[in-house]
Amino acid sequence: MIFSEFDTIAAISTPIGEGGIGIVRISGPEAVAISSRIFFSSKGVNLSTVKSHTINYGYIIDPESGEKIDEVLVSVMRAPKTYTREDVVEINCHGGFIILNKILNLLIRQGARVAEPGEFTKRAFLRGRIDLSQAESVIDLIRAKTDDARKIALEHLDGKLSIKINELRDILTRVCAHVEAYIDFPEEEIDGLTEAEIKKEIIKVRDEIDKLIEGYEEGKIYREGLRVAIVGKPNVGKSSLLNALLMKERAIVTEIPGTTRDIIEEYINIKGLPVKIIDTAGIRKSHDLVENEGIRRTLKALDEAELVLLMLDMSEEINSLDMEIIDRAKDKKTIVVLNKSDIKRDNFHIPQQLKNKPTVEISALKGEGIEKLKDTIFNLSVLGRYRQEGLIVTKLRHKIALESAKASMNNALDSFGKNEPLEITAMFLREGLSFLGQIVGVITTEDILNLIFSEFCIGK
Ligand SMILES: Nc1nc2c(ncn2[C@@H]2O[C@H](COP(=O)(O)OP(=O)(O)OP(=O)(O)O)[C@@H](O)[C@H]2O)c(=O)[nH]1
Ligand SMILES: [Mg+2]
Repeated sequence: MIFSEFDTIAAISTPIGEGGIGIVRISGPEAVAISSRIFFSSKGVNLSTVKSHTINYGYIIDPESGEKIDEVLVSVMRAPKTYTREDVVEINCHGGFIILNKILNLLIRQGARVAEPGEFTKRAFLRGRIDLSQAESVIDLIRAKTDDARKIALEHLDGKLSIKINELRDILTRVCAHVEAYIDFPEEEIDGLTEAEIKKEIIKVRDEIDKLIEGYEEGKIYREGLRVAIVGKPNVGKSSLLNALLMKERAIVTEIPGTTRDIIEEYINIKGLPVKIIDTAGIRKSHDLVENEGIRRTLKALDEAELVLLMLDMSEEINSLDMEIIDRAKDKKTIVVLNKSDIKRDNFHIPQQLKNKPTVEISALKGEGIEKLKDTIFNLSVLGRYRQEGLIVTKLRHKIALESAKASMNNALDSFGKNEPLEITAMFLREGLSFLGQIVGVITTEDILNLIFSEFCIGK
């Protein structure tokens, strides 16, 4: 079946599970007509004739069997002042899986089609209510794991990034027009930008682009969370640290080495930064099948971590197991966590290899040094600069487009400086414009759109 962007679509917009209410959303030219065929009110209200932006009380009834499905409130919102700029109907029913599904099925039988993931937001984009970078931020907003992540997503949804990108596009368009005027009328006196001014403008755009690129790493952390793995030999206190950070007894702690077998992952919030803490199995040589699988997973977690908390036990001497782990983690961004400060040996020494790494002494058991450790994690991961300026790039797609645009600016400057034909400079400027255009979605292909919106949940 070929889907059309003009079909009337329907989906369950609330999460699966039990809830006080559940919502089925319908959007498209037939949204009101289709809903009106399954909605009945004792007062004889007909959805097709109600005013826009009203909420209507009644029942959903299967028109074929006459069976009553649920008691509902139905919002009718007619185009264009709606999420999708099409007619939208939202059926608020009781939040049970069976009810929601039955209502969705009735709508399908009446002519709606099941929405694809993100299709409501895709329509908002296709109908011009929001641009592409705004549409993408909807998913970030939904998935935000801390308040700061939410704020960044909302800023993007409000169009802060789009405004910046469009500003840069405006400057470039102007510069381009001037360069092209020189090409078209080489003999004439044009009251345009001087050579020096053209150069200055291109440099300005390039430097602004550069700032956005620099902010990406920070933005990515806010969006996706920072992956932090606690590693160390058995019994150093890794699970105790996880529990101390979470302030709850999440992982089993015992004095038996090899307690943790599986990877345990939990989110914590460090000054607004979403941090995924990963507790791992202690690394050692073992003959136990389960433990060995745990160790294999630990090594994988170590590999994938963006930051490693390398834990040593200050109540014991450093041994070859520690040294092996230190070696495995040598290329990773690391904080050395010296645990069991409460029972520290007098002659405890940090191995030479770790001397210039950031180091924090803690007692996971007593909860000492935990705040200092959190500060160290934060400071090592976030510059804080971009967050303060309030404009940070969170999407890889955006970063790639920005990098391409930056390269075009450099090429333009290069050709301009070398007095190559102005056509070449103009070509690079146009190229840069189109890369910036990709971010806000002036220039997109169907492939990019499908990729972006397939990330969404159904019903959004
Ligand atoms: N005195 C003292 N004991 C601690 C401290 N942290 C952990 N322990 C004890 O050390 C033992 C091991 O702690 P765990 O947190 O299970 O260690 P682990 O690194 O997760 O061990 P595995 O899962 O076996 O790899 C337990 O008996 C803890 O109570 C500490 O700061 N001080
Ligand atoms: Mg453990």
